[in-house]
Amino acid sequence: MIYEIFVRSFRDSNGDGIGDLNGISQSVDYLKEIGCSYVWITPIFASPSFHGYDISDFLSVNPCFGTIDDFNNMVQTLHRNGIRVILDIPLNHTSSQHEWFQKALLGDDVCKSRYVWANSSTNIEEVRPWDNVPVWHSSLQGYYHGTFGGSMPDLDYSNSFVLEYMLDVMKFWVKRGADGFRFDAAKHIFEYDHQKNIDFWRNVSECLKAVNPDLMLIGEVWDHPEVVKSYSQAIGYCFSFDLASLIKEAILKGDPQILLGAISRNSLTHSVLFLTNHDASRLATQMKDERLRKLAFQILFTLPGVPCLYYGEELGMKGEYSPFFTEHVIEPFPWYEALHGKGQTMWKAVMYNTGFSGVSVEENRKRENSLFWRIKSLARFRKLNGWIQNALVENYRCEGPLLIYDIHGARKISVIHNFSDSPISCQESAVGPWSTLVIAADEHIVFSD
Ligand code: ACG
Repeated sequence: MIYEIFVRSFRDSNGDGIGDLNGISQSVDYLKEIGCSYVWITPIFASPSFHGYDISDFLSVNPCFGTIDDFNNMVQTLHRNGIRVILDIPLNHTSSQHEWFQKALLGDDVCKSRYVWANSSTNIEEVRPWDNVPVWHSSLQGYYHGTFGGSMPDLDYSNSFVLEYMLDVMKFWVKRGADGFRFDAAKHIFEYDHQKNIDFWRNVSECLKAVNPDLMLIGEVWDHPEVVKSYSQAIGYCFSFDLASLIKEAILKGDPQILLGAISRNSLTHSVLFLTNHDASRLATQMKDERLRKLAFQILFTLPGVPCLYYGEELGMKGEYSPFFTEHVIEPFPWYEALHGKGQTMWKAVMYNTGFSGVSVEENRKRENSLFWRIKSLARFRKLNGWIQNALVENYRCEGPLLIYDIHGARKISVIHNFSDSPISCQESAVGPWSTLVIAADEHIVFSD
């Protein structure tokens, strides 16, 4: 299981209220307790912003998070405990504070050639198709392209220097122990040209795998499943946004039929399966009933592919996403019910996950039947059944509110999920409300309240 950590909010080691790399090292026992095999850490590189997706230096650690030695120490600590590290890297753009762009603004032609500039035929009124936000931004040197705003100018990968530089950047981090990358905004490298992007990522993947064939490479391609599938074959893995929305929709509507199509059209063995991330409203805000959230994770952990947990999902953290206030879904991780204690981050005022609201690690640990405990038992199940990741889903079907399928790989199991609030009998067994029954050759495993 992959655990997404928003570094700034996770654990603070030096008392400045900001999460840091030494804080992640000091959290290794918690990471082992929840059973993760990978941590995906959001960008750690030098950046002027709170979110870190606009990089001003790809070869240095954001001083808020620590030093390169702290990075080395974190990697070694996690590796010693069987946890590998996936770095989130936005190759599509740099920060406007990056040295290259600052020089470009002063007229340096070499640096200008590393970015995308308007020409006489450019429609500078162009907007993003999904929300009509303008993508061309004016400067003393003319209009430049920035899909994610003027503070994040897009790099021009038709300039071979740019790719060579970024490959060296990634090899730099791999040599220091990074076990993989999350490629941010992977479909925007060559805007609207999926085939060029796929060729680009196939080349990146081959170059990196030549350094370390075991790297875990994941593309963030927020698009329809048939588009995502073509990227995942070039990169290795992609997040399944399709399943993320349909698992929640099927459970909220109590209708497993909604999921049948998604199981067939997503190449699961090349998918990272998740429910939410730092770009979406928190799961406990989308699905208030903890019993439904348990079923969502029971599905996530009993399908092929790699399950991914967003930090705080296991605790029931809340937060409403807004493109203007993305901070509501990246609030400080609540270690303590009083939201105060060793390692507690407090870089921003807390609006949703306040003290004594039941979401802290302290409070969840005390609630034996909480989602927190369910996720730990599901993660243990997946660790004992690693073969599921590359297995096939067969005979998937619905019988009333039951979703039933076989997972066939090195071993074979049948899985039955109950999408209703009433117990239902199936194959001489009773499946409780919102529960999951796993039938293996030698045992029945039940995930139920
Ligand atoms: C990544 C990171 C995000 C980061 C950036 C920029 C990119 O996760 O945290 O923001 O470095 C688009 C991009 C994604 C991008 C998101 C935020 N995420 O493709 O790479 O925006 C549609 C579009 C998608 C679009 C999505 C946004 O197709 O391309 O994502 O809308 O909502 C169905 C459809 C699907 C559709 C969805 C939703 O699923 O199939 O196509 O997606 O419905 O409608 C960083 C910071 C932010 C800051 C930003 C500027 O983290 O805080 O605001 O930079």
